Amino acid sequence: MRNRSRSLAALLVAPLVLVLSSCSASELPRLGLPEAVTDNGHRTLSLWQGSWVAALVVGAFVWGLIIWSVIFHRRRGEHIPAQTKYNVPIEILYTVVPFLIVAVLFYFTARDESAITKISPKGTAVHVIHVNGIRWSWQFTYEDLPANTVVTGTPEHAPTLYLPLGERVRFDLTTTDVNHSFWVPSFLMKMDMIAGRTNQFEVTPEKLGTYAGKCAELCGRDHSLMLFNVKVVPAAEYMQIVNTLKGSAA
Ligand SMILES: [Cu+2]
Repeated sequence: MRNRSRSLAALLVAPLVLVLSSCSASELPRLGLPEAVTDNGHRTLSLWQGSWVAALVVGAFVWGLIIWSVIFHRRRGEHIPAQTKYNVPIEILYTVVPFLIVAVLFYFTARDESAITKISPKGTAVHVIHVNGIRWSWQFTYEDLPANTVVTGTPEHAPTLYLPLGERVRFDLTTTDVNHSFWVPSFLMKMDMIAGRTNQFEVTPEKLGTYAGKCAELCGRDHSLMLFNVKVVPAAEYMQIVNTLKGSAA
């Protein structure tokens, strides 16, 4: 009996660990997520795919047990099968295995979350953009420039946020009024803008293009109009473009 429960546990946990630690993101479908356009986005995508694979492995194991019971232990005549209780190895197994599954998922989530929210040490060359949420639009301050260029959008005119391809950008997130949330779906992450504090995260854009951004926190009447665009431009043109924004409204 002990051998059998040990091999059952191994059967369940081994593929989970193997799959989560060795899966290659590019070989799997994105399972509903948009294409990642930043370094951090790939990490989020791998975590998402790994969680799906883990869920499918566990699911297949459970479905297998159900089908096995239905087929091989179905009712045969009037004979009542042997009634057993207090099967300690099985009870330990179904207590320990879910704990292990949660522990594995927790480990990978915590590892990726701390990597994604990591801020470069002081003095490292990064562009800093201060993003401020206002009911109901966005204000981008490019702190690279001596006279910080400020672009303020309106609900009627969504502002554009310019980012340099392949260079590290830090966002300093604040809000003038209520809580908002800075969300660019193609980054595969979002971060809240909390009244009275500054939240930060960094990305390195890896793909040229224009991406949609929006507020992900129900912040009031015109929340749905709180939109912006992100334009990833070649690094050589970035400063030039940002310079031309000086003095423009949005
Ligand atoms: Cu908002």
